[in-house]
Amino acid sequence: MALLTPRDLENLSMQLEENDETIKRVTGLDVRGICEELYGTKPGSLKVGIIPITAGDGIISNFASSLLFITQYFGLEGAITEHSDMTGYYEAVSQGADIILMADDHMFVAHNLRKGKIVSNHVATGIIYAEIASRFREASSKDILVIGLGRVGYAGAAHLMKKGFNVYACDPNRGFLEKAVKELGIKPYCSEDRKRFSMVLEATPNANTISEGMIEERCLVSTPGIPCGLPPEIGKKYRVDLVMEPLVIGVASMLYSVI
Ligand code: 2YH
Repeated sequence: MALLTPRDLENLSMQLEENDETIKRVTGLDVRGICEELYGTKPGSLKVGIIPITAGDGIISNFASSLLFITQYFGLEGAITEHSDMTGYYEAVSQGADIILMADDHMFVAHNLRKGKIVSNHVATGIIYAEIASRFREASSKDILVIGLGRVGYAGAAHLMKKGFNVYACDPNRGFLEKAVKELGIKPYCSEDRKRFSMVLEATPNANTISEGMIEERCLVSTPGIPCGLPPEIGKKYRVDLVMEPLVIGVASMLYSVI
């Protein structure tokens, strides 16, 4: 997954509102409702410690404040530590944090210190975007296409298999595809099959991964990918419902999965 930029995180609340409207229309529930059903949890009076991490490319200016907004939006108490890295970790734990949120360039985790539960953003994001796609009320069948089998797509494909969907998937990396066939039992998607899907989970960091031959008219594309894999002209021509948002939906899934 690409490193987020401060620009991606602008207008998060508006992006959430727009996506929540689409999600509710196509699935019947908003993100909060889907997370509650998916994980069977509800936020209680838990404190979330958000620690800025300087490793790698360093602190993203509005990352911690975006996490604070998300934490509070979903009804948890949050605080950004004054210090970063290990000093920040010490500060968060000393001040009674129940859950820690922190990210470097490779890994973003939520760790519930009371329950010993930890989840990565990759897994939580794959699961929630797969769940959203799978709840499409107008789906024409139980066939679903997963594009990209990296850490996010693999987690999404595993979730969909568990839910009993017919999961087709593609990835230019043969090793990733073979692993998912062997371990999960997904079917490799081949464009020559001329199969079209009403539900698509797109989980790549690339643009233009969705082509006309893959989708049905009025399908649902659910994607955490930046940039978006759906070319705008195809989205318009096929009247695609698109769920795509850079941070809130994935972090909601992280929080609900550890509380
Ligand atoms: O954006 C990222 C990475 N792509 C990891 C996400 C995994 N899905 N990390 C954010 C880095 C934040 C920075 N260290 C900070 O401000 O604390």
